[in-house]
Amino acid sequence: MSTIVTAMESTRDHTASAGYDVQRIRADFPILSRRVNGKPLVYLDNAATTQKPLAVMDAISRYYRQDNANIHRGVHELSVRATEAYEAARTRVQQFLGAARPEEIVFVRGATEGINLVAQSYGRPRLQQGDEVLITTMEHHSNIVPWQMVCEQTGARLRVVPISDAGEIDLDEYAALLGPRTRIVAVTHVSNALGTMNPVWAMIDLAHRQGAVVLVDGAQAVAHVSVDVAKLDCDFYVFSGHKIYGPTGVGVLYGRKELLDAMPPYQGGGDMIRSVSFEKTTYGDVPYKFEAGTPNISGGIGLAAALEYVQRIGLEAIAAWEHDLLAYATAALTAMPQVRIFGTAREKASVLSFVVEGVHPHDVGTILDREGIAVRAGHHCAQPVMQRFGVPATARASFGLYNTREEVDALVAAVRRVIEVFN
Ligand code: 7TS
Repeated sequence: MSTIVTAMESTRDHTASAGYDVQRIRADFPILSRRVNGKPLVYLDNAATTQKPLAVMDAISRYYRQDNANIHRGVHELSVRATEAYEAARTRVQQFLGAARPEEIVFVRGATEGINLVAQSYGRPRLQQGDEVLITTMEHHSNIVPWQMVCEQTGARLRVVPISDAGEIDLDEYAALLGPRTRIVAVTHVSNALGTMNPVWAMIDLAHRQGAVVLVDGAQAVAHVSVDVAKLDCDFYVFSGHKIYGPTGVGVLYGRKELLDAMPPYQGGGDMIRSVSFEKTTYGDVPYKFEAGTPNISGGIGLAAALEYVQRIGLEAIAAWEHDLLAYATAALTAMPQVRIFGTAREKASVLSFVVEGVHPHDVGTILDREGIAVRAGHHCAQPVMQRFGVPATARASFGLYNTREEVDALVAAVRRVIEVFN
């Protein structure tokens, strides 16, 4: 294994200390010590993207300083080292997701590209007039639009599972929508707009009984809950590196090997072929068949460093920490009569969406920004969720492994200020 990965071993071991040492964790993220608008940064926009620890920046920098070369093609030392590091990253992802084999891990640009790949490469050749694709009301646009496109191309019908006022899926309603025409179910593991954690294991089981395959959108899940694709028994699972403390521009599609084997390539080009002639081209094996062109090599290496970082702290410890922050923030905002929270599911992760009565969420976001507090305000690329709840937008605080109760206090104080300013 190359120095790129071994560099990670120098990372401080947070689990060695008793309890969760958030200050030590924060010290790994240089950006957290900067000031914004004269105030210490309070970064609560982790559902949009997370900040990066030194371990990730160092792994990428070390790769470019010491080992940069193209992969899978060179005989020279650097190419061999770069290839080893990239393939070691694939193995790290495999282990992180509990996948049976490294070939089941396809590197993509992000969750969005992973979903488009499955829609076009799995869905398009199979779907026919009268077939159904089932999604839910709480999907991010990237788990809606690719399915609408493939339905338009094939004549299949898109059906949508409703959600309750709490932002939950009713499993009976879901089961009633599943039928012999359902070919594909695509569901988010955790909602980016509401924070709902869906009972995906039960949904997968019910879908399989009808013979449908299931894609789980894990973009908002992997950084907050331990995922095991073998235990879930899902057919496809996607996530983005940048939402789990890794770099932008790299993500993962997990696919069951038999399914990937049977799917045609998504894009053509170098690195995905076995042989090319003008008469006949044959394709490489999975996962390379789906990785046309020079991939995001440094991105894969940075992602592996991020996963190792998260695993060192431990997802259970992270989940417990974030759960406390979410409960603490929810209690404080619930106590304010002028604040309405969207998404009150029993199982939630990391996301707190809210509206301050009579104040546009963009104004909330702007006032918070003046206090150095970063939240997202808008429709969160989940317009059907906004339509379901009858609002154009919400403000959204989303927590990461480095956030603190003091930061929640700052958020709550700033929301109080919003109420004062507008009254
Ligand atoms: N699925 C979910 C559930 C998401 O939250 C997002 C991004 C995506 C897919 C797409 O991920 P990408 O990395 O391919 O863009 N969600 C958000 C968000 O909530 N705010 O900014 C991006």
